[in-house]
Amino acid sequence: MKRRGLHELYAEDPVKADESVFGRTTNGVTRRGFLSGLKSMSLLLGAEIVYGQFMPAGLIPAAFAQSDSPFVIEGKDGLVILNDRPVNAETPAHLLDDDVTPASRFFVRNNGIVPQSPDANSWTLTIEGESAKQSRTFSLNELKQQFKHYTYQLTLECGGNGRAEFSPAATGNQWTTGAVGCPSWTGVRLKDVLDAVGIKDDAVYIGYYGDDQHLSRTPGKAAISRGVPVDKAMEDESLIAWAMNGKPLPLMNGFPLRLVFGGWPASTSGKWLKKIVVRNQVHDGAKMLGKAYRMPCKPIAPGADVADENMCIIEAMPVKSLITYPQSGIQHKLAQALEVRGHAWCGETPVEKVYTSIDFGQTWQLATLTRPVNRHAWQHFSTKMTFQREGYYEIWAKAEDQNGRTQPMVLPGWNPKGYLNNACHRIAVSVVV
Ligand SMILES: Nc1nc2c(c(=O)[nH]1)N[C@H]1C(S)=C(S)[C@@H](COP(=O)(O)O)O[C@H]1N2
Ligand SMILES: [Mo]
Repeated sequence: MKRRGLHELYAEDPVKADESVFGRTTNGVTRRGFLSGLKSMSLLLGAEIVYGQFMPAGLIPAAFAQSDSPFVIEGKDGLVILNDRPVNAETPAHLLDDDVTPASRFFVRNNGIVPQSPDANSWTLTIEGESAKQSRTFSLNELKQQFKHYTYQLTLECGGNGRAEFSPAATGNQWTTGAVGCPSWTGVRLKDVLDAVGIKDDAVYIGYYGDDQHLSRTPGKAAISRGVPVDKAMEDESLIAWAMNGKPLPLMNGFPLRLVFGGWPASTSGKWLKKIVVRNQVHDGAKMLGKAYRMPCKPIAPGADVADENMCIIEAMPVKSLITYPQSGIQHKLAQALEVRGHAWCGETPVEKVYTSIDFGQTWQLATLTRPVNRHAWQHFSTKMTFQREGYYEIWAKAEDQNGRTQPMVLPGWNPKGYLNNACHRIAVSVVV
């Protein structure tokens, strides 16, 4: 079972795509051409698109772009399964409304086969590599006893979050908006452990190895083995963590031990952590090379080829925001203020401002924004919006970082694997009398 991107489905088989979007067959009304005209879109929405003249061409109304049929996996609540081999599941936006993401609502992204029943009591972590001064193995209990514990709220977002929107479609899990979350993590600082082992002056990168298996079950073949530059590894907030929100990590999220690098593509945060290698070169493990977790170093035309040597490793994630209340598709009474809220985050700097719009970005209203509780924690915005006429609206949110960088309205630069889509999030609202 694998979900496909909306645009891919529409290009190939619009009728089937309509069925999958609407969850039912179309009787009478031909929806095939619905993208072409505002009139027919309004017809399908059953309401006038109030600021329709400003709506970007080719946009699928947010009311139609929602995920359907949630499927529950053990310990997870309301997540939408995108793929069952390996298991990948995202969280609908309205279920991410909590300031601190509950474990039950934190997304799952697996590249391989999850370890069967990892044992915390016998778990060990080995630090080695050509730029480690020695090779050392710690039991999980030793890590807990020998190093100071720290707790931080850290945002993890998959580099492929938002992939479903790219056109031409990019292969991989068709994440819409839900491969992100910001729980509170407890563990030891990676830098304290690296300092205790000793790292050589020529160290440039660390790489991780986890206890999951490659899908082929080839012994010794890693499903994924990524890492970060030493500077990121040495940040105070870079953790070797055993707890999410004060409880042992859920199995799907790396029990009993994982790395957490807030603000960087979550693929760097190795789960089921068994080994860290200190490297004198950029780590070259599985999914570090080729096109994996890399962007074209220079922007390219949609669909264009790009040579592997012109692909650059993704580092900090771009500025982004998510509307978590209300749920997309609600009805709202005319002439009453609607409370709108959500989160905003950025891998590089804190978020400075969040704006919302109800007229497809013609005008923007400044929202109230909290400060992050610590570096790499998401921030919360809230605002009230009012509507002058009945009809179909979309609420869009746009965050801006401290360098003045904002989110693009629709899609940022196309890239072969569909990474870093930080386009504005939008939800559908029908205003009724
Ligand atoms: N060992 C291991 N670590 C891993 C992965 C994996 O498949 N195996 N997936 C990575 C990717 S691509 C992401 S986005 C995050 C997802 O973390 P989560 O499943 O806890 O949400 O874990 C990363 N760490
Ligand atoms: Mo990822």
